[in-house]
Amino acid sequence: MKPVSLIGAPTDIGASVIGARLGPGALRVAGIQRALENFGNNVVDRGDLTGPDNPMLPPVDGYRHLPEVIAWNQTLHDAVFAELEGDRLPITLGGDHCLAVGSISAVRHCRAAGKKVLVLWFDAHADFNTASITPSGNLHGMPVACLLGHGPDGLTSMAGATPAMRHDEVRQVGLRSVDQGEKELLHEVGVECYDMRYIDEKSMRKVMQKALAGVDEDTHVHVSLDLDFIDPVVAPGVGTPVVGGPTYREAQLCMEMIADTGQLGSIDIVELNPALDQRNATAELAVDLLESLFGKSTLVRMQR
Ligand code: EXY
Ligand code: MN
Ligand code: MN
Ligand code: MN
Repeated sequence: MKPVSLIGAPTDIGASVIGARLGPGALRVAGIQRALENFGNNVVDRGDLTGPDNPMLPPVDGYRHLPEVIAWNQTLHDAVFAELEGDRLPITLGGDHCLAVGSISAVRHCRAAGKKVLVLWFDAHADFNTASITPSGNLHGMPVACLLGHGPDGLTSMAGATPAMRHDEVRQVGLRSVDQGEKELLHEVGVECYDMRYIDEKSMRKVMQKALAGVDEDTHVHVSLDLDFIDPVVAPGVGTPVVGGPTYREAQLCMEMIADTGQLGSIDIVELNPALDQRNATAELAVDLLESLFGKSTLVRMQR
């Protein structure tokens, strides 16, 4: 396994519920570094990035805080890019989900000449709004659209090429709150989405087999894990909870199946809101899921 770098991005600049700025600290308190080191990984904590404060302003032309969101994402892009260039595995500790524009643009930028990229987007939401269809103006509801070229220049061009991703390089799992305009755009663009009904009917195992189809030794897998993916009974510490999500074990299975591919290349852990959490349970859950991503269950199986 590649050496790991933790990059804190303490901001809620893309959200209207504040508190995700506290996420990196809560993940550290939950023991993220030690948990990964226990698997023999070399882990370095790069500390927290800095960027503009959240000015809590209303949307302008369909976007809240666009200049600040661009600034945070450019800083994160550069940090993630540097880690990838150094052949390390960066984990972005969010922060809200708008940050995935920067981290994933860095993956594209870095891999442009080489490997295939597959982004696995775990989320209750599709994050596929644009300025003209957003109900809120919040940019954490738009990163997938931006990565696929539907968004403002400052975000769509960050990878050096626009769009950063093709629609068939992203697969979404866990959706259960998608706005009407988003649904139409998702269908038009043709993003592969596994919503909760599909998961219920087919099982998480089947869904992940499909989501991972085509992954081979030449694939860089990026996991973008919005903690509101998991049912809020298990993961209460998020700003936009949606009932009816995957169980603890279903979420773990996703991570275990990704670990089995051996192709994990980069990760976002986002939308953790410690101000809404119960005794850091959601941060601890995130650390449990990361352990699985790094092969915890595989180790147990080997011991049997
Ligand atoms: N679809 C809603 C919006 O665009 O305002 C809610 C988005 C929430 C985004 C969250 C964190 O993944
Ligand atoms: Mn999200
Ligand atoms: Mn979400
Ligand atoms: Mn770039």
